[in-house]
Parts: sequence; structure tokens; C-alpha cells
Amino acid sequence: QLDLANIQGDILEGLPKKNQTFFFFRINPNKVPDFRVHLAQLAPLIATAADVKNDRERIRLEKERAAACKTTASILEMSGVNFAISQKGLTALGNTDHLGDAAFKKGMLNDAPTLLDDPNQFVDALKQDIHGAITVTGSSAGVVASTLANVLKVFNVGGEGASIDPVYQVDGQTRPGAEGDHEHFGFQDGISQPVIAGFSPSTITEPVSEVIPLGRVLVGEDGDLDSTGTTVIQRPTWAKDGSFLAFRQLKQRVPEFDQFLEANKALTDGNKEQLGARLVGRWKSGAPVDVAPLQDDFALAKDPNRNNDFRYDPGSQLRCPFAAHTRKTYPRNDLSNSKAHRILRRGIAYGPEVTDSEAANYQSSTDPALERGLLFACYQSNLVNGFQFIQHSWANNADFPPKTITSGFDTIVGVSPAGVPRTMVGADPDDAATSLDLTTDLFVVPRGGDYFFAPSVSAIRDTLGQ
Ligand code: N7H
Repeated sequence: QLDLANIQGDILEGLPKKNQTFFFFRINPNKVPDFRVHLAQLAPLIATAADVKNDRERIRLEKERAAACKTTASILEMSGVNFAISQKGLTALGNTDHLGDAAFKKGMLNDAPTLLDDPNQFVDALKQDIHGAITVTGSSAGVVASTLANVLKVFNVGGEGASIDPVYQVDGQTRPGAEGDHEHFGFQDGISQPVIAGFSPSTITEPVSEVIPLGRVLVGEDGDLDSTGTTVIQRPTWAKDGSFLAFRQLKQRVPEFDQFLEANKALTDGNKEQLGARLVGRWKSGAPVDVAPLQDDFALAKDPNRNNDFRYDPGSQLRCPFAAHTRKTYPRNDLSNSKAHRILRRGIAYGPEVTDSEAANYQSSTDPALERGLLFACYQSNLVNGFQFIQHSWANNADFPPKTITSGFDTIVGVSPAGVPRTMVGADPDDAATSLDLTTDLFVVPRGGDYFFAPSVSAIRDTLGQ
């Protein structure tokens, strides 16, 4: 029986959010005992999986009420706090336990050669040592800011003898109006999430055939296996029911992506929207191209029973290119064990909307205040099998999935090794072999991030805190 009150809320189902702040910190080396006391005080403020269930039920009831009264549902005020620690943070605490994940141990900056990241593009603060992350979600920017302020008081930040020093803060928000959960390129995000054995989500996510073992998400649970899929990974007992978090700030060059679609739309007979859909694997509405290859289908996109119920044809790119982002990052039946690499994605957009002048010039402004993109976050019990594997062995690997033709790089997040042209095939439905040059200027530029462990509430209170 899962103890939902002991599992952090963002992991299994995601904290409900309109806004989210990621606050990264370093533990003050002179205040380690104080930090541990403060951490124990933070534990009761953590939003758990049980809290998320309550919040989602409140939202559901409000929607039901609004529908009955034929009014728009009100946005209910709510907020959630979660906490995660890096390997450097554990070391700063003097905790020498091995969590059993090589990527976590290394940290994301040192993982740049594996991920093909360019640290010159990183936000300066994200090149510093980071010990932990506090994430605060909420129903508005104001609620998030006041909740964060209360959390920081727990660590005496701004007062006498702070136990943590701020390193970096970044704020995300869902996009305005109808764009809602669409990321900045305009595509609906957050549709495909795995169903987790032994956990009933508040909303339907996927056909039950897509169930993954609990241990693929939570450390120490059934299915928490190494990359061979057979050996149980040894973890410290306190790590049980925690999960690894990969965080990345990914800048999106939206006008440039748009211009690219415009310039190459002849591949889809002049239909720019179709070209975009074939590169992503879904139309902007979220409708999968595998089900609706020729035009967007809003009813399909909105139907939770159908919008994620599809299998790619392993021999064909007619409906969806092998290198389309969704096919690369979760190849479904292109591969017999693709489920072993599933992750729970928890991203949110950041930065302002594209300005008229950027759109008119097809060029992102160099003004840092106009940087926009995705604060990508994902949970898994194994970073080496999860995020790191997807980025390194699938997105950045032109030969994946193994087919008679070289598929090319993930159209959205794939990076080619130095000197290798960044191309893909299959954008043209009439000629699967036509190669498309994705250009070396990435549409998605990694700006840094880190690997963390999101422990259970009892581990925060009793093991890391005291
Ligand atoms: Fe991706 N995008 O807007 O193009 N992603 N992603 N992603 N992504 C998905 O199915 C996007 C990124 C995955 O189960 C959708 O829910 C953008 C990274 C996985 O079929 C869209 C960025 C990684 C899936 C986007 C970005 C992944 C997925 C369709 C960066 C991992 C599920 C919505 C700025 C290394 C695939 C949906 C499945 C879906 C976009 C980043 C992975 C629209 C813009 C870094 C596993």
C-alpha cells in the first residue's frame, strides 16, 4: 500500500499549477546543523501526493459546479512546495550514502559531453555548485511568491544566520488564454504520461496497456531495476519512495523555428502546420499525427481515451517520421522495451510571448528579458535509464530507431556531434528518404540545469533533516 502522504506531490501526478518558481540554493557550510533543523521544519510544508489528490478533487468539483451553472470555473487559490537535493548537497551534509545512479553522482554540468550540451550557453548561475532545489507551484504568481517567501523564512534567508544561500531563481507560467498548456512553439504539452502500477491518477492519462511498474518512478519500489532490467539496484533504505529529478532550462527560439517551417513547407505541399506536426509527432492541438496524419483533429486532441492511444507502424514514416520528437523520445512499438525508459514530465513555459517585432523579423530578441522556453523537469527512478538515456541514446543518435534508413536527429531537442550535419528524414510524407537539414543553430538551446533526488517526506524530516 502506497503511503501517499509520504511521497512528494510533484512526482506521481504533478502539482497543479498556473505558475511555478524553481529556487536553487547552496547550503551555508558554516550552518549545516541549522540547515538540517530547518529542513525538518520544511517537511510539514511539503505538498504530498495525498495533497495533490485533494487539490485535483477540488478543481474537479469546481469544474462540475461551473458546468452545472453554465459559468466559467473559478481558479481556486492553491500552492505547493517540493524539495530536492543534488549529489553536491548530500556531500555538503556529510551524507556518504550512494544513491546508485551514476548521472546523479556526476551532476548535469559534468554530464555536458554525454548530453552534447554547450556550457558556454549556460546561465552563469547554473554553472555554479547547486546543493538543492525548492520548487513552488501555485494558482498565481502572487501565491507562488508569497509561498516562496514563507519557505525562505524557514531557512532564515534575509535574516540572521541564513542556512542557505540563493544561487538562482527562475519563474515559469502557463501561457495566456487559449495557449494555456501549449509550450512556446505552440504545441499542447503534457498529454502523454505513463500509467503507474498501484497508483490511480485523478485523470485518465493513457490506455492501461501502458502501465509501468511503480519502481520505474519511485526508488525502492517494485521494478526499480538497473539497465539490464533484471538486477535490483541497491539503495539506502531512506531513499525509498523518492525519485530522481532532471531539471533543464531550455531556451526556445520561436521566431526562428517558425521561419524554418515557413522555409521548408514545400515538403508538405505548402502546409506549414502539417510540417510542424510531422516534426513534433502531434499537431498544435495535441492530436497525434499517427492517428490524424493529414489534418489537425480537435475532437481527437481533447479526447483522453483516444489522444494517446496509438502505435507507430515500425516499418513506415508515412504517418510519422522516425525522428519526430514524440517518436524519438518514446518510440512505443518501434522498440520492444521502450517502456523501460519512460519518464514523468513536469515542465512549464517561461518567459514572455513573442513580440510583434520578433515575429516580423523572424528573429529572437537578444534582450535577456525576452528569453523564453521550457523549464523542463522530469521524474524517474533511474536517470541513466530515463532522461540521460533519452537525450543521449535516442534524441542525439541519428541511427535510432534502428531502421533500414538513418532516421536523423530528434527534430526538437536532438543535438548532432561536432562535425556531423544535423539532419533528419521523413518530413516529406511522399518521399520518406528526403533529407531535411535541421540547421546547426538549435531551436532549443540548453541553458543549464542539474540532477536532483526528491526524497520522501520522512527522509526530508528524519534523515536529511533532524
Ligand atoms: Fe518533449 N514540443 O513542444 O515540441 N514534447 N519537448 N522533451 N517529450 C512532447 O505527448 C518539447 C523534451 C519528451 O509519450 C510533446 O505530451 C519541447 C526533452 C517525451 O509520446 C511536445 C521541448 C525531453 C514526450 C513536446 C521538449 C522530452 C514528449 C507532445 C524543449 C527528454 C512524450 C505532448 C523545449 C529528453 C512522448 C505530449 C510520448 C512530448 C515538445 C523537451 C521528452 C509538444 C518544445 C528535453 C518523453
